Amino acid sequence: MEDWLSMPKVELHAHLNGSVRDSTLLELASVLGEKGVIVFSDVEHVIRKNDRSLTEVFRLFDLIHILTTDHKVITRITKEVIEDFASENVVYLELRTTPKNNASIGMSKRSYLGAVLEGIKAVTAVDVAFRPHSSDVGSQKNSSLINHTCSGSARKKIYVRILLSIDRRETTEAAMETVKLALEMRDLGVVGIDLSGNPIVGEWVTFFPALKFAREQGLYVTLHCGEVPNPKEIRAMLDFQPQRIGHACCFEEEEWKTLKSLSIPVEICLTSNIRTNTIPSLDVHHFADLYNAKHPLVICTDDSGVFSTSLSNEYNLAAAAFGLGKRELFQLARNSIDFVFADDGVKRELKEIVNSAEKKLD
Ligand code: 6MZ
Repeated sequence: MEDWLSMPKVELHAHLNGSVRDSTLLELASVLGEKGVIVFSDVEHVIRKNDRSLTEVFRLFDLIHILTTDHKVITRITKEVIEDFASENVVYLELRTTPKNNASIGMSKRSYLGAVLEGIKAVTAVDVAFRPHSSDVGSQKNSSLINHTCSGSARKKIYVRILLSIDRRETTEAAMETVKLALEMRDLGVVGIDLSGNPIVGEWVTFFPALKFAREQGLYVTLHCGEVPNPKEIRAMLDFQPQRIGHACCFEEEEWKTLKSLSIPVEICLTSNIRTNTIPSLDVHHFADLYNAKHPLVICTDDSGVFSTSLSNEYNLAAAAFGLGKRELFQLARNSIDFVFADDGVKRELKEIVNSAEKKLD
């Protein structure tokens, strides 16, 4: 594991509320238990459980959302999640989250996102660069990451970008509200839109207008695609040609052909796919075929909290399951940089970090 921990990595598919530490969830559940909002003993085993079907995962998200329904808590979990990724040498993180309206506690999608942005600023354990077009490049929070590689004693630094998720339960209007919010917050590190949520809920036509608008406005788009068999939707999503897709578990021959001809990068989440049983075992996982075909792919966590994993653990799994060595995984990490939703300057810097860490292998 040490090799994968110390390797500089990029994380492109991480859901904020799925990446919360179990210890934080248990603490929040205990507080809500004392207030009588929930019965702690009813939820404790749900949080501690490891194996969950896809349906159970979405029930767990409903519980997590009860525990994290508060601006302060959103700020806290954002800070913790960034610090956790940085602690395992993730040098670029795209964190995605669904902005939520909750009138009963005075939460709007905008104020939810405000709480997330506060969480980014609250990070103290590492330096965070999050403004894509920052003018204060020389400031500590936004300075170059290069020091990270040149000096062993330098503070750790991480780039963070935000993707706003549209939940498949949402209406066209709600999806459009999310896209407009993303456009408003572009200067604060919001770079794109994700479509996620329970894959058996909702229809492509509902989200299409908002996703089309997002793309026309120059936001990046990534879609959860083919998490369950749904050929009609998979075809429509591939026709849309998003910048990346997540999962691609239930593709048929024709769909693989189209995906490969379009070279759309795939965010691969091994543990998530196995735990939710969308793929029966790693030896039949599509990672191997995509890797051998040199199709663009990125190893990601999905929900490190819910699936008790980490990005280093996902690299470790890939190495063991597909017989890959350190050089091959360094190459994968370096290739992933081409698919980040950031400008060429950031990509150059990230590549230098990976190259300089790889040189130390010699
Ligand atoms: C689809 C998923 C997901 O947005 O509240 N989410 N959507 N498939 C998955 N694979 C297991 N894992 C997470 O984070 C939690 C939300 O992310 C989406 C779901 O909509 C979930 O409610 P946020 O921060």
